[in-house]
Amino acid sequence: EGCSDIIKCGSSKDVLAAKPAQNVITAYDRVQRRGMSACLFGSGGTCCRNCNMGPCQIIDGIEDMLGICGVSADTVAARNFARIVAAGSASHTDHAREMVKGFIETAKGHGPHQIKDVEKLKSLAAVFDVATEDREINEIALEVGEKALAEFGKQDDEPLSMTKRATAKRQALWKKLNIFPRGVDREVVEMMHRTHMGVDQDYENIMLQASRCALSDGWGSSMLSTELTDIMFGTPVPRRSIVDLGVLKPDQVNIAVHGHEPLLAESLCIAAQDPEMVELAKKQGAKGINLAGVCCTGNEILMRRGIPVAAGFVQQEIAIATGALEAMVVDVQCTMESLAQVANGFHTDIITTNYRAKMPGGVHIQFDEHEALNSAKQILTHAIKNFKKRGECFIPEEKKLDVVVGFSHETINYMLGGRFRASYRPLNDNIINGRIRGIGVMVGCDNFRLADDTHELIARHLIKNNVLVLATGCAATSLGRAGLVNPEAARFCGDSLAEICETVGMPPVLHMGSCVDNSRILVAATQIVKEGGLGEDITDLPAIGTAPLWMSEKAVAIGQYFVASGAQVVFQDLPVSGAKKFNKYLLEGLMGPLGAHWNVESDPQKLAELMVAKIDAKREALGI
Ligand code: BF8
Repeated sequence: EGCSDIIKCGSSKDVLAAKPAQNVITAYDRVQRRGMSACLFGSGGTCCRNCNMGPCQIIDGIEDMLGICGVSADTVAARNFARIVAAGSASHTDHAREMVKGFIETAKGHGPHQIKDVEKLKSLAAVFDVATEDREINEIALEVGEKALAEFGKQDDEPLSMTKRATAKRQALWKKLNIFPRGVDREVVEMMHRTHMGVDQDYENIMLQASRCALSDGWGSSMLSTELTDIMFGTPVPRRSIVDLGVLKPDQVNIAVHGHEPLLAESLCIAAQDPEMVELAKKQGAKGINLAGVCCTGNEILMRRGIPVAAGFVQQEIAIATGALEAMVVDVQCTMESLAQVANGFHTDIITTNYRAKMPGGVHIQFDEHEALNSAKQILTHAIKNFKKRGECFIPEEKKLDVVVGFSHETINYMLGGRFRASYRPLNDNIINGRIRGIGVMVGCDNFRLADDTHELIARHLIKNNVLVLATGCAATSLGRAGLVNPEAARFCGDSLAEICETVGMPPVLHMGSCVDNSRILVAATQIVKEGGLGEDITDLPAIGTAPLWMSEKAVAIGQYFVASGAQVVFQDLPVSGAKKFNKYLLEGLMGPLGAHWNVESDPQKLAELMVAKIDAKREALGI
């Protein structure tokens, strides 16, 4: 239905045009039907619903259009923005808490998982002052896990443990501004309190807490989640796989794993190899069990196991519209309510697995972390039994172009540094000598309102200009579909970046994982600074981040922790345009306290050019 200017992905188009999808209504259709006329107060950030004297729709500069309490457009927009940051941080935090609890279970020897990366465990033990000498691995892991869990509810005013990894200059700045994050949960609570009616009315002060709250996500919960998940399931190393709707198999039980917490997905991966499960699938007439990822869960198992990704955020309904899924198993975040509506027209079941996230029309099978394998088998059994009910289906032809993924910061260190001197030195040298012009970080979602090749367009401009791209989340999935997460994509690069990619055998777009794995980028950027020659803080690096097609609140939390860590970011839009002074403060003023600020550029080509220009300005300031 008239979505051709937005859907560019060939596989998505093919599925939607095929017979099984004829009666499917997707979010793309809803965007078209609603038209593009968004509410001006909502999109400008000046609708206040924080008390019951209103709701107040504020118009900046008109005296009569202040809120009933006298609140200005700037305060309302700042409070709304800060609440977005709090919600995004809360999502990463609740996810991380589950991972830490799962890690503790593993350390106790319960369940199907083990401590896989002992070296990483020891380096984390050093951060938490946990002794490692002459101790059993699981004993160390248990103490690390318990100290990690304590970071969530910490009530004293001491900084979160991981913040000691930041550069000395950044730590001094956080101290001066009094924004060192303290307890992970506490920062979200304080943010919600300060944006309640009648509390903080100073947008600069509100942004200090928004920064602290976001930092508790980036340097707290997200980083804990990434680290403990790596220790438990293995730190990603480069591996080949595929990103495409075409990875579904006509003769196998297809199960999509969608959501965020990899405890569920890892357990499903283990259970799917169980002979008992494979036998059951065969009894139903299938040749086997095919797991395929969607959204960030997809990225987690892609990075660590090489399990193919079927779909990014905007393709979740389309995956069901193939008619080839026996089940889509979901946990938390980014799973749309429409999934069950689309599945209603097929034999597919949406299996919800987390008490926090149920769905009308879904089948709920609670995943029990204490009985992880049994839960996983129960879920698989339900899916397998659907195979016989499969009707007509259409699976697009699998793309021949694959992806090479698995670029943890350890891998980048090792790949560029070589076997005998794993370090960031060669990367720094290549940035200093200009063969790599800078680093473009591309993260976050895709969005049904905007063309699905936007990431590709921006990334192509960056790599053509010798900017190395680091990607996570659905942005990375989108770049995978575009064939850029692949060493052969060196041919699209400028000469010097192409030469490096060819020598090392790496893609010009390095897939670093899911959205919580943006914490890897904080660590990598800090390591680059500490390696020397590129300034004293992240703010000096020729690097810039973008989440062009952001849709979720988590993306704004990530943007804010990048800015508060000293990195510039650029989005295509932000809901603050209705408040002149606050808008200017985000887009310029934050430079004063934080040494970095937000940028907005709606045109993707101009956004890409802005990224290169910002990188060049940093190079100039460094005198390189
Ligand atoms: O955490 S990139 S659409 S799946 S929010 Fe969601 Fe955005 Fe995808 Fe993962 Ni991140």
